[in-house]
Amino acid sequence: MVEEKKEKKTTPKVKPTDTVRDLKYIKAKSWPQEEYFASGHRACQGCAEALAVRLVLKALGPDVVIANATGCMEIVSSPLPTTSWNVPWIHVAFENTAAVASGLEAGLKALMRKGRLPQKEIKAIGMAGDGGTADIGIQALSGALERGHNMIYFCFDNEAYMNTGIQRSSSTPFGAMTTTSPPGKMSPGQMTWKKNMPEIAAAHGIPYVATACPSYPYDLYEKVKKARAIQGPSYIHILSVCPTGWRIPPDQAIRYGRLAVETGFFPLYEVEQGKYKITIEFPKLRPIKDYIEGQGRFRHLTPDLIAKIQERIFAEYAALKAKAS
Ligand SMILES: Cc1ncc(C[n+]2csc(CCOP(=O)(O)OP(=O)(O)O)c2C)c(N)n1
Ligand code: SF4
Ligand SMILES: [Mg+2]
Repeated sequence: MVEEKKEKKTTPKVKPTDTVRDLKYIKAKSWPQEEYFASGHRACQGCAEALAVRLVLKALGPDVVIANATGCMEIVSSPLPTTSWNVPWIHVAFENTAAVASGLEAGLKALMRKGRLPQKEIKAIGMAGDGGTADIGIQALSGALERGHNMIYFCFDNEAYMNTGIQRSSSTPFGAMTTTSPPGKMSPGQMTWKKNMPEIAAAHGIPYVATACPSYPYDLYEKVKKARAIQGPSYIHILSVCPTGWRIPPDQAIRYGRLAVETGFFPLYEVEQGKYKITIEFPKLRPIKDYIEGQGRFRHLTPDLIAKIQERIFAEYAALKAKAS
């Protein structure tokens, strides 16, 4: 309780942007009651990625076909003979999520043309983790975005290869400890900066790119709805806090998602037809140490390294603001 009070004092007020102002009127109780990602799956306690999937599916509705790469969400949701997926769902290989999703879109179109499916929009969806997106699936993703398929691709970014035991990916942030980026005398942990996947997707000139986080559920919900309505490819990159891999208590996942946004580590923005807009903005960013502190994966970081990370975040945030202004 004491900690919660302290948190209230230091959290800056949200300066509402247009999207956020609109969202004030959306009440969670007006969201669909249907659960397309059923409970009873085997995700770890406090997993924000499972929450993100649940919210995404609510916003998408039932008329979807999902191609889901190997990764935590596939592993926890489909131990034979059970499944948590109440929508059509295909488990695909690690490297070809976007290729399968684009094939699905073409196949659905052909079946409708031949009158073998009702004429309604069934959206093709690709879902993968950061390893399946930023590393091994990037070639198939780039091809699908460039070809202009009517599909949405979701990257659930928990910042490492988690289901296989916390190995680094190109989306792991600088300084983070994983089993393949161990800190020591010669290394700060992860030695490279987080790959900027949303920017890479935006560089394809597709109609819609967004970042989201389940700690801001209304913002996430609205972005998924928007992507659902768009004809052509959309890419949504969702920061998915992973208590197990980040070494935080399970009841802190939502808080760390907020801190990621409040510090500018993971800004929430969208790029619609090339136009940038920051959807959740603060008068002043919180210091990055507020986000780093308490995460076991960063516990070895020295003040020098934290200062280096801070400098990078300010620079990246300023560049984003310049694009959005
Ligand atoms: C070609 C290939 N290489 C490696 C693997 C083993 N593998 C399965 S899932 C996975 C990690 C997935 O990481 P990510 O995409 O970030 O998903 P997460 O588990 O973190 O949700 C790996 C290495 C595989 N299935 N196929
Ligand atoms: S390892 Fe992390 S992302 Fe995977 S199920 Fe557990 S908490 Fe969720
Ligand atoms: Mg991952």
